[in-house]
Amino acid sequence: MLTNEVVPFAASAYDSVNFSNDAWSGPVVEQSPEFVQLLTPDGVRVANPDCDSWVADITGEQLAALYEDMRVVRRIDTEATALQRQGELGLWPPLLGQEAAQIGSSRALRDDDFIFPSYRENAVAYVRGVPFADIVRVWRGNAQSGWDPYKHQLAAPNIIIGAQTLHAVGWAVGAKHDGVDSVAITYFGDGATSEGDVNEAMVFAASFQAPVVFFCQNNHWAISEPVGLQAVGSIAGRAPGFGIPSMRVDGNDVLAVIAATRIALDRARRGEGPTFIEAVTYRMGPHTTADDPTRYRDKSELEAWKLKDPILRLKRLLDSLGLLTPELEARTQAKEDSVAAELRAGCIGMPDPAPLTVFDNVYSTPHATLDRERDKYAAYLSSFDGAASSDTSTDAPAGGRS
Ligand SMILES: Cc1ncc(C[n+]2csc(CCOP(=O)(O)OP(=O)(O)O)c2C)c(N)n1
Repeated sequence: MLTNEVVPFAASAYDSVNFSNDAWSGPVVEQSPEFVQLLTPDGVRVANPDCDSWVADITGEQLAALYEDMRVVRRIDTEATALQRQGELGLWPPLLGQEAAQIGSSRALRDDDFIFPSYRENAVAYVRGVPFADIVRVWRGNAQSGWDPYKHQLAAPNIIIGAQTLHAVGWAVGAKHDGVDSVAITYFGDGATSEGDVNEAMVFAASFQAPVVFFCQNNHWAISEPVGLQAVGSIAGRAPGFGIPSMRVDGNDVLAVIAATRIALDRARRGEGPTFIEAVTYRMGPHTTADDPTRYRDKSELEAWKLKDPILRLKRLLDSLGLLTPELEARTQAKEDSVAAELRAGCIGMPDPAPLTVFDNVYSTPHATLDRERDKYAAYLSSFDGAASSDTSTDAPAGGRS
């Protein structure tokens, strides 16, 4: 299953993991040649000798929890989109359609693993226990990071495409030097694979056998650029050229994503270095709320992907297993509603930060240029005090013009 012409990799190494598997005794269909798939869009469990043991411990209760996770993060997404439309957020990057890729991969991690996300990993932030309103804090312009990266082992959202992959490799090399078996995982899109940073990160990770997982969500579009312009072949096919084994999985199949991530994490923990995962998924909404995808993509493409919806297929599996009870549906709905209400209240009730805090945490050590800019801005702000009563000859305080 792993593609690797450079470093031989034996899938049989994972056969030692032997879990009982009562949940999936249902029908089994042919494996997809396109990518690893354990769950078809119809919710039918597909047998896969390389992957089955990696998800065999997942109980019916855990399947229901994954279903709840995905529904809740979709609801967070809908609520945040509405908040943006109502003027409460400056911008929002929806994850609609990418729930399985994000939930499956982040639920496979250990608490001490460190995550280096891009800006779209809102489900990952949810899994990491970030308070709901803090997930949208950056998009309200309220802080440079909505959360404390060290508290959640989750770096701040990264808008510089691909830069976080370098940070992840640096962290992973550090973990290796420290002699711990924690792993770094970094999330990025198909477009990011065209960036120098991602390619440099892969060279470095391979050279130093860094314990890092490169998790590419191929959502088919880099704003208006289709994936075909980023990669002539499969994106996963590139990694072996760097000396990194890779897997291509159905990113809308939460079980395939969990299996692939667990395999990659296990390799890293055992000192076998980086792994590249291409999760094939689809961004069903706009790139951000500032984007209009109807201008560059065909309606029929979206309609085809709606049939592969990650939540729907898990729902169908639960149904076929007799686990889709009215109680589960009611519990999930109640959780969605309470999370959305808490997110909304927290967002709207967020106090504005003091203006000068925009200069905080930019550098870890004093920085002369930044200090000058802060002083200048402080003078500008203080020039407003009493300006209206003492100076009516100008429409703005002089300090603001210097
Ligand atoms: C270095 C850099 N170049 C360009 C941009 C502008 N930009 C923002 S998002 C984006 C597309 C990213 O696409 P992809 O990597 O596929 O991620 P997705 O948004 O689809 O998750 C670009 C080019 C940027 N933020 N950083």
